[in-house]
Amino acid sequence: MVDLSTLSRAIEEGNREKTVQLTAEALSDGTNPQDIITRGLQAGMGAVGEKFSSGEYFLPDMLMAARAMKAALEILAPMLEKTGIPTLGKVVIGTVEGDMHDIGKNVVATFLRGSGFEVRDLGSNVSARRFVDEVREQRPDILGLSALLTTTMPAMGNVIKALQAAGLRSGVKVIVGGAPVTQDYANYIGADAYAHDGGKAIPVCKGLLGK
Ligand code: B1M
Repeated sequence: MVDLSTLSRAIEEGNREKTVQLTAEALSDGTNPQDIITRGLQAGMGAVGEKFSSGEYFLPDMLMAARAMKAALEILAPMLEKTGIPTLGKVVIGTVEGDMHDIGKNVVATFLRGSGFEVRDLGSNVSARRFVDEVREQRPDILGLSALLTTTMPAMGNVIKALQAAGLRSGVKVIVGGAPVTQDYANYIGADAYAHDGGKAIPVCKGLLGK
């Protein structure tokens, strides 16, 4: 049985090969893919962030960890994403303008797909204008906004204001999230909901649609 703390350490070391190998082993052991993400990969990323804050790690260390995590998520996503089931609702999701962090948003998108939502992922560094255009064209039930930087959090509020200006706000529920985001901040910018992590996003999105 793979000890998920070894997977967490592989992420911390930015060791892509070892991360992929341990992820595959954990899956064949029968470990739940959601646990592999939260207790293994995400825990490792948390440690990387702490080391970056303390000056022990630099940008290339974060990049290597990110590459290792993305490679592991590629293996895990097909296990989590259900196909051929009636959709619970349509979600458009993206990371806001100025922000390149997309791993957490990808995890949220994968978890939502896995629970039966149809998800259109716009990627990262998405402008308010693009979000508005997508809401107008795609008519999603939910718009998901992710921000990982304190400096890009206000861009989430800008998207909500732009939806209001375009007369589209009442037709879509807005959920926000990302490490620096809080329920209070979600209330402050007029979002409909906040979720702390990918697991929480599932019941929150279902709740928004009364399911
Ligand atoms: Co950056 N980075 N980074 N980084 N990075 C952080 C966020 C930071 C906290 C590190 C630190 O200082 N400790 C810090 C932000 C400080 C702040 O603003 N308070 C930081 C910084 C400063 C920067 C740069 C400015 C560094 C520089 O250039 N000097 C720069 C900014 C670039 C930019 O965006 N313009 C930068 C760059 C990068 C990399 C490119 C190297 C890389 C990102 C690669 C990528 O995403 N493709 C990177 C990484 C990897 C990190 C850390 C280490 C890890 C982020 C991550 O992927 N976590 C991060 C430290 C940390 O978070 N501890 C850090 C794993 C992921 C699964 O968790 O993203 O939290 P998370 O997502 C969770 C929840 O937040 C939530 O659910 C997810 C899954 O459970 N969630 C949602 C997320 N979105 C949601 C949306 C929802 C609901 C829930 O609804 C829609």
